[in-house]
Amino acid sequence: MLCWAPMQDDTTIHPSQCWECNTYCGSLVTMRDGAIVKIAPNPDHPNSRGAFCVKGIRAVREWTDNDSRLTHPLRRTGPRGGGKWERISWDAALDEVADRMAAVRGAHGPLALAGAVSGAAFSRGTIMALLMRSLGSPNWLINQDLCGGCQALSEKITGIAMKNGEDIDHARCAMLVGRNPQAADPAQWMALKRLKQRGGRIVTIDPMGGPAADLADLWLRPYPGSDAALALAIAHLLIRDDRYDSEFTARWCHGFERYAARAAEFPPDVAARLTGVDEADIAAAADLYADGPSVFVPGHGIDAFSAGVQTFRAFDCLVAISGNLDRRGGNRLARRPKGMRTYLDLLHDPKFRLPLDIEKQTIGARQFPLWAGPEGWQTACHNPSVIDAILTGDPYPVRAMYISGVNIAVTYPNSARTIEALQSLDFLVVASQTMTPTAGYADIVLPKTTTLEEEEVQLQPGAPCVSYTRALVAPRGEARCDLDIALGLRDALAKRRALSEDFLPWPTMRAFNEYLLGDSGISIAELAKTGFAVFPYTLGDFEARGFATATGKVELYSERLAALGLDPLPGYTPPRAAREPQAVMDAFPLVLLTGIREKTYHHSRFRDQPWARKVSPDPTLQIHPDTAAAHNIADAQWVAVRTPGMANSCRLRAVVSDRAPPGVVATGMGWWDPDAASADKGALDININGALSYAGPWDPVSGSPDAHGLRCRIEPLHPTA
Ligand SMILES: Nc1nc2c(c(=O)[nH]1)N[C@H]1C(S)=C(S)[C@@H](COP(=O)(O)OP(=O)(O)OC[C@H]3O[C@@H](n4cnc5c(=O)[nH]c(N)nc54)[C@H](O)[C@@H]3O)O[C@H]1N2
Ligand SMILES: Nc1nc2c(c(=O)[nH]1)N[C@H]1C(S)=C(S)[C@@H](COP(=O)(O)OP(=O)(O)OC[C@H]3O[C@@H](n4cnc5c(=O)[nH]c(N)nc54)[C@H](O)[C@@H]3O)O[C@H]1N2
Ligand code: SF4
Ligand SMILES: [Mo]
Repeated sequence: MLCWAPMQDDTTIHPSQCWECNTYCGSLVTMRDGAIVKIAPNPDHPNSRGAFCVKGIRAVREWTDNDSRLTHPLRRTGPRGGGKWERISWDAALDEVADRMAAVRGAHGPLALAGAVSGAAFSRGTIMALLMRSLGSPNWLINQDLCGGCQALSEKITGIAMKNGEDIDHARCAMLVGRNPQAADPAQWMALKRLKQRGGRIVTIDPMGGPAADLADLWLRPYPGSDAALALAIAHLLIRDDRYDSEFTARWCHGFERYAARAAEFPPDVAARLTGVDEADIAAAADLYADGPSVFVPGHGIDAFSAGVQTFRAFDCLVAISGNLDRRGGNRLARRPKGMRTYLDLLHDPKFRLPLDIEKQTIGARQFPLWAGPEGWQTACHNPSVIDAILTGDPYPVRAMYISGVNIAVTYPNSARTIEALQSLDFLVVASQTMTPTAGYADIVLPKTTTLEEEEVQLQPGAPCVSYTRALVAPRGEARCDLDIALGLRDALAKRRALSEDFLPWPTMRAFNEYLLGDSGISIAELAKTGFAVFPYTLGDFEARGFATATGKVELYSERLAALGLDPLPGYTPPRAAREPQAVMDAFPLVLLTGIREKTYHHSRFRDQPWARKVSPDPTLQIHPDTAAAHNIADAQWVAVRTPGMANSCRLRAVVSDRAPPGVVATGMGWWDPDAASADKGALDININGALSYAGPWDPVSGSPDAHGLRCRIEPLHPTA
């Protein structure tokens, strides 16, 4: 039986959910005469519990109502990237897109078509994949090699799907690793503050100072990229002193002896040397973590780098052996109501698959089989290899793209090369709400709905619950949602006999969402009353559920990695910054972190909102006073950042403070300037990805590049303003 939360009586206040980011905060939206009057947090929401942020309250509304909103389809009139457009009808747009895609398909085959989207955390990812499959192409790009992909693959390999299942509210100790929830996740941040108020303890592992370090009882500052050695050292101490869960380990873990032997290679003195953290602090972290229940709270700081999967493996295995897996106050395993389907289920459902021999040709599948292609986590491509394929025709030509819900000219490393690839396509169509740098290079731009105009159903593993986003207002102008656009393209392509199959059987988003809810017994009508549905579950029901690995156990020793010839045990790889040739180290003496979140922006979004630009007008670079002095850089001065092998640099404004350790500089991501005169709209100027390479080294499992922890050098720019 499902338990339902109390219902709202007041019909002018609609419970909904913000899905601007995957915190999915519950909201209460006040409507009058069909217009939104107010968006407020929903204190009853089981996951967010009243947490919310300025993006959900303000930015989304302004994004929806902004003058810069795209309200009708556009066709390029001048050269690509020239900024000249004419208004066209949807029929004309869909006809032209279908003609051009059918032509590419005819000339080069279906595999020459690729889609790009953010990933399967939202409905648009699955819809994009199924549209591309309908056209006969397995090629779709997600941005999760840069976001959460290392965590996801570690969990897949280890057999413990526990992302977002952190039970902070019942933990005695929280261990934050590369996580900055004050800016990134208000629900998690509130939970951590509640934990502190209850007298719980926080260990923060982060090279940078800031709110997470300030909240901590113990703050460890490892060299960027060295965290795996810390996790292995803590595991070693727990095993050595018999403070691990021997019962769970004996029954449910595969390869404990070999894992213990690996951990024994990392006694505290060795880990101290590798990470720069004091031996005593490593021991103190082990003591706090051993005094559980303890919850591991990971973030982007240990994802999206070339040793990300193994780093996550080191922490994931620690969670398992310490007995904190699926324990109250630990890391809960993902659950769902019986009969409900997830986006990932749809991607892997044999009903919606292309023939295996075609899926095997997914770009990147050969090199990264656990990431790309039929066996891959989301079955998507390896992005940098697709950019290469566009520019070189190797392994085969990719000549047309449909991009929706991702701003790849800004958010993929090496913007110049991404833009070159986009410019060289035979055809590019982009669906977007505003004219992003990526949309600026399109032949056709399609106007997209915002999250206030769309219905979405989410399974939240954290609470856990199923939550619901209501389509609150009618789409502005002629904007359409991703499914509408996909169905229009499908039909237009079918008319041109350019469809392989139809994998989009849902006529509306409602039908799609009902399909996801399946036989769960949860209906949209009931979800709409409260905004969510909670469902019963039993923690620690390992006998009933087992683990999704070949051995049916938590694989401390991964049989799959062994079969692929990769390190089957969690391992430590020296940070990239320490592995470069001496000449590179000399020329690029500093270590660069990117991606530090700001409350005002969501990646590259909301860059055209005056209030946000007032709060955060310029991209910044955090520099330690000693580093600044050594480089003759004053606070607020503009500096150029360069990384090895890249012709282009990035302009950032120095913030001199001791948040960054000496020798490390840190910046955000997603910067561009809607008012810039250049075609790239600042993507090659103030965007850190303009100065980064996407050419590897890549994580051997996920194919992730180093979005942080790489070498750089900085130069002051004059004049200083
Ligand atoms: N306001 C806002 N919120 C957001 C987003 C946004 O753009 N804006 N984006 C959303 C998305 S998609 C994501 S992925 C999340 C990301 O949010 P988080 O997971 O919190 O990630 P970041 O803010 O990138 O970085 C977290 C911390 O990692 C540290 N770090 C960097 N390198 C290392 C390292 O080698 N080791 C360790 N231990 N720490 C390191 C950084 O110093 C930083 O403090 O935020 C989400 N929430
Ligand atoms: N160097 C470096 N690069 C990074 C990172 C880093 O830390 N450092 N972080 C990475 C991370 S964690 C992430 S998640 C990515 C983010 O990369 P992106 O996903 O490209 O970032 P956004 O700015 O959120 O871009 C989403 C685009 O989709 C539009 N959009 C928003 N919602 C919808 C929707 O519902 N439907 C459609 N069709 N469009 C929508 C927005 O207008 C925007 O143009 O960047 C990654 N890139
Ligand atoms: S954290 Fe902010 S943007 Fe993310 S879901 Fe919550 S309110 Fe929306
Ligand atoms: Mo992300």
